Amino acid sequence: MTPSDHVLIVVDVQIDFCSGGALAVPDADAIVPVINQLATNFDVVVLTQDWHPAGHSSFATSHVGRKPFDLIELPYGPQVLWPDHCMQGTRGAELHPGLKIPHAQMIVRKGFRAAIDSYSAFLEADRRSPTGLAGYLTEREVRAATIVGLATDYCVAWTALDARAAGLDVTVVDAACRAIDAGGSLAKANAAMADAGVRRV
Ligand code: VGL
Ligand code: ZN
Repeated sequence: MTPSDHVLIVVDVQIDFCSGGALAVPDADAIVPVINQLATNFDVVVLTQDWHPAGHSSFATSHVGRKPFDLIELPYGPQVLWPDHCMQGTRGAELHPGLKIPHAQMIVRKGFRAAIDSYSAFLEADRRSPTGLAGYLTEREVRAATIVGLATDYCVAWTALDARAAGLDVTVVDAACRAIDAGGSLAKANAAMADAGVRRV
């Protein structure tokens, strides 16, 4: 068993990111059994859920003349536009039904503010609005994080970078992640994680 100062963070393993979902990540379903197995080694497990209101600013449908994967400028900086996904209370926003981690202790929802996206489970895309996860982990006296889930180049990478910024020792398990990889996003995320001292196994 991994010590209780080491959290497993399972990022966005939700129906919309898996096969047949609104923003399906290639081969995403393959990581579910891998994560279930890995989770049996962890006492402290946090799950995250991408959790957008209808009309969210990251949706292409919210911007006239735009389509998914376009890049636009929002007040806080560049924003990739996505198909409508993970809308609050919809089936697509539910955790993957194959995910079996009954001992998970906390679910962090993110991206629930209409005007701000949030890839990171720590800090939203305006880089000012915290989700509360850093405070939770501090109170739980966590000092290390293993991070898995979807998508490697977006929510996993941003979560890993912010976990490093929060002072945690961070490991990403590649076999338990899958990427979107649009427009060089995976290479960019990999370089940023390497620079920040994120361990990859
Ligand atoms: C994600 C794009 C939009 C992710 C979430 O979980 O990586 N990507 N929303
Ligand atoms: Zn999203």
